[in-house]
Amino acid sequence: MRIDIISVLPELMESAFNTSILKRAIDKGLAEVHFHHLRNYGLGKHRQVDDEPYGGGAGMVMLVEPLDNCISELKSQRTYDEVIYLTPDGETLNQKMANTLSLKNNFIFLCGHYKGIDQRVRELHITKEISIGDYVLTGGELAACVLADALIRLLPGVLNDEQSALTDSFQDDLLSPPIYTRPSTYKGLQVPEILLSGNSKKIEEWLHEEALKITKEKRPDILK
Ligand code: 6GU
Repeated sequence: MRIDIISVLPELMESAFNTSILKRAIDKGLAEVHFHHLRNYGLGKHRQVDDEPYGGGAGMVMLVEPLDNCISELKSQRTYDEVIYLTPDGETLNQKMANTLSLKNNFIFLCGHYKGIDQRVRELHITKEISIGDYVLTGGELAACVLADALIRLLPGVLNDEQSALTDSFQDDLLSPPIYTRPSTYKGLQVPEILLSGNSKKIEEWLHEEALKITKEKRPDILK
């Protein structure tokens, strides 16, 4: 998988890809992430990337020309499966969407800023608009990191068996059951007896029951 991220603030995202599991995925060659600083495509000696909206109103609008030039240059180098605009008015990201997208290879992520992008960028290039939830961030950068993480961790070879994505919360429309590790008693709080029993069939049944109970309590909306 290759992800090209267009942003006015690439430095905000660097550590997300230079750390832990995502870094290992990149080092192993399973994922490639490339940043493209929109300022390098800015207009004039000030490298302008935004301007006031036609018709007035608060906030600045990202200019069509720098975005078009940057995206067109990338598109001339390879074929993209999706050109995704990260925006609070996009489709809300969920696990099903992440699963589907993780099967594709080449992505452009466009991080919005200010009031948004000139509508013509959408018409020219954007194939999908994604939000990471019903709240507003200062820009699309953190959302781009969230989306990239959700996709890359699903690639074969990124997680080991113990971290397997198949047992995640949401993969089977259930939240995870409670988990414990040593010690078996802490400040009077006991690990449930069943987990110490060694009876793997009983344990599995118990974990499923607990997952059901917790999902009913916390997220009845995702329960099938
Ligand atoms: Cl993708 N961008 C911004 N700016 N805010 C958001 C978001 C994206 N998703 C949720 N809030």
